[in-house]
Amino acid sequence: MLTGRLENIINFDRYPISDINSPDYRNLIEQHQSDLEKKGAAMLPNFLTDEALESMVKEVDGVVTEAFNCRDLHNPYLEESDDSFPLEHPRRQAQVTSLDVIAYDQIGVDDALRHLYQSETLLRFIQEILGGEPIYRMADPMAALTVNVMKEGHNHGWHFDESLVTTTIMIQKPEEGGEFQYVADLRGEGWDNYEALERVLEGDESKVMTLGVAPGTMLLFAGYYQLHRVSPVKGETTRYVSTLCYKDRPGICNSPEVQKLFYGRTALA
Ligand SMILES: O=C(O)CCC(=O)C(=O)O
Ligand SMILES: [Fe+2]
Repeated sequence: MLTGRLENIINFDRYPISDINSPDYRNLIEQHQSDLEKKGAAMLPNFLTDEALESMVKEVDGVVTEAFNCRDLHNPYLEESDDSFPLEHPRRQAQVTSLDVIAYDQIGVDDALRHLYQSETLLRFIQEILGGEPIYRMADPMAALTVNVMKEGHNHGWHFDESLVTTTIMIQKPEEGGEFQYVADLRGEGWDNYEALERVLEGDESKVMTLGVAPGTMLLFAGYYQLHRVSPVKGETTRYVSTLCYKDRPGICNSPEVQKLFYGRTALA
């Protein structure tokens, strides 16, 4: 049985994130900060120990039948349809997302995934990669830590995230499909390239890039400015990806409407 000790969960040999005064720590921060700025993504392969990864698969397997099936039609901006744009405008094109979601309150109190999320050491590490401004765990009892469960045929449609950067942990990969794909340069500060966006939504894959994310990888992705999706999953093996939510203010919760959409119920903090 895995204990909640962080050295059993995080691969400290490769990521010595508790030695904050060591040159290795500073190098890690600089490298991932630069990747995030230049490439819009910082990938940390083998971030988890093998035993933590094994444990997390079992933890998710144990509650997977209780996951809520979320089927959502959304536009790429995850905004209410804006009728000041014509109906055929890419801002108003509906994308389908269909997947199962495990909420924070369904994750066991002693689970490795929960210990990881509650770690101050991890929070400080992510905060420094993001530039050092304070970040806080989300206060939402369901959305703060989730696992997206994607079975054969499930997919996550093209979208820009609501947060500037999203932190995910890949726990289990499907046999085929379930690829994290993105397209850069469609949106920037104060501008959008709607023509190029329209081409992607119509199926043009010439600018689509795929991130090869292996189980055990932590990914920090600048999803507000980069259109991304998860391609349809194929095969018997379910895709498990956890999202760790951090916000720039304490006490943030989703609205009851958003809770209902993603988790099928509401819960107070
Ligand atoms: O499942 C993933 O890898 C990322 C999903 C995603 O883009 C999101 O939850 O916003
Ligand atoms: Fe996203």
